Amino acid sequence: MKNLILFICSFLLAAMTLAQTPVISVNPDSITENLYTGGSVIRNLTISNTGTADLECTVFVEPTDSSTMGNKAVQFDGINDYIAVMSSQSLQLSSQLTIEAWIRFEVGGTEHPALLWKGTQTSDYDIFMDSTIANRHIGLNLRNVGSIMSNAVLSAGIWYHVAFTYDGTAIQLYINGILDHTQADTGTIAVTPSNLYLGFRCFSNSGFYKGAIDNLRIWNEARTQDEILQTLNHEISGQEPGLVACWEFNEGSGSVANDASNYHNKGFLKDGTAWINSAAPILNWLYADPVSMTIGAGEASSLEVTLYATGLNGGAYNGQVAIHNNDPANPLLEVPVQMNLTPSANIHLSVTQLDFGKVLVGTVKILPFNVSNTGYYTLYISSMTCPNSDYVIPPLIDTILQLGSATINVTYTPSAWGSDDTVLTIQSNDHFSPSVNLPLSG
Ligand SMILES: [Ca+2]
Ligand SMILES: [Ca+2]
Repeated sequence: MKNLILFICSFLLAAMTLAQTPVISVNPDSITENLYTGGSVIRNLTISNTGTADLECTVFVEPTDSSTMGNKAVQFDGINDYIAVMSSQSLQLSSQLTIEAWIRFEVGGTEHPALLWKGTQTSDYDIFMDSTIANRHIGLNLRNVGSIMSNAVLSAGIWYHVAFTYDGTAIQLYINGILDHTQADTGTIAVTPSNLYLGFRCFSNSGFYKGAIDNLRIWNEARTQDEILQTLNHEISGQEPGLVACWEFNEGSGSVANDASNYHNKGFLKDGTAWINSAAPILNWLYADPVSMTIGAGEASSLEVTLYATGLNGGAYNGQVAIHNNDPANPLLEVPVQMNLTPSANIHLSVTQLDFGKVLVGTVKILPFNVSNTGYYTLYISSMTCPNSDYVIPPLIDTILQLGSATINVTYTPSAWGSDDTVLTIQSNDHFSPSVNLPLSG
């Protein structure tokens, strides 16, 4: 009898435990869009929780094909390669910071490999690894504050996004956007007017790192997890508040890595530091918002997915929205996204209007303007018309190559006293602006 009660109790407990799980589903389960270059579209995914406990979601967008081809990274040989960044006040961070990058290390280098070292004999701050073997930890030192080491063991040959933050109360480490370690620490980080080095420890010419680095950013503030997630797979403008260095490493040649932030902290590649094709999952056409959400039992939430085709060539782009969640049966739900881009021309006029001002009746005035093509297809102008015969438009310039431009001179010969307002209409194969109007006045 006692055994039976125990059995029933444990059965009920198991059933209750079983019942208290979230269950995820998403609609639609894939996205395909046909767009023109320069276009964009927003689609909504509905994420439903048909279970009986809260559903916690973290959302990533990732490329699933070679649509990141052309993106570059830097590669260090672990022997003597490094990048030097001249001392700059913008990199002297005392109260808060975030350092984030995509990294892929290889077996080798010299003990203890330094990915980043701000200092000379000692560092104000540095990112290091604890060994040169295939499986190792990554850590951050903040002088006068503390050190943190990853709980996770990272493996050679895999791209990881690492982000260290310090907000004056704790150092935190996020790996691939997920919190790996928090350590309470306080104090002011040491500040010296030293250079910053990537790939080695300036001290005693040691700590050479063997591997790749991409999209390295330094902020003078502690970023939140959501902020880290929002920009982890994307390149950013460089104008974001708090950003003090942003090396995208997309130059692909030469010996300078430019900083996209307002501080222009150039990196100088030394001793053969190489450019490589980056396979870090960075893409600039697929965005999701929000990047984290909690959905109550029996509820649903909307996830906004933006496909953004500016600055891209025609072709097919493949990616996915990856929803990491706590549904034990479906912890990673992947929604494939395909964007098919048809190249479109993009007409651009150098002026928004042409005002000839005061012109005597019977005399002639000529004003020029430029038509340029900022699109990804040849621009064909099919007509340029103006209903007012006082304005003469030259014979049609009908073809403007991709990224080309042409000058058009408009001749104004007033036939009578008074003001002459009209409109020049330009028709072309620009998918978004097939007809453009330029106001003319005199
Ligand atoms: Ca890059
Ligand atoms: Ca070398």
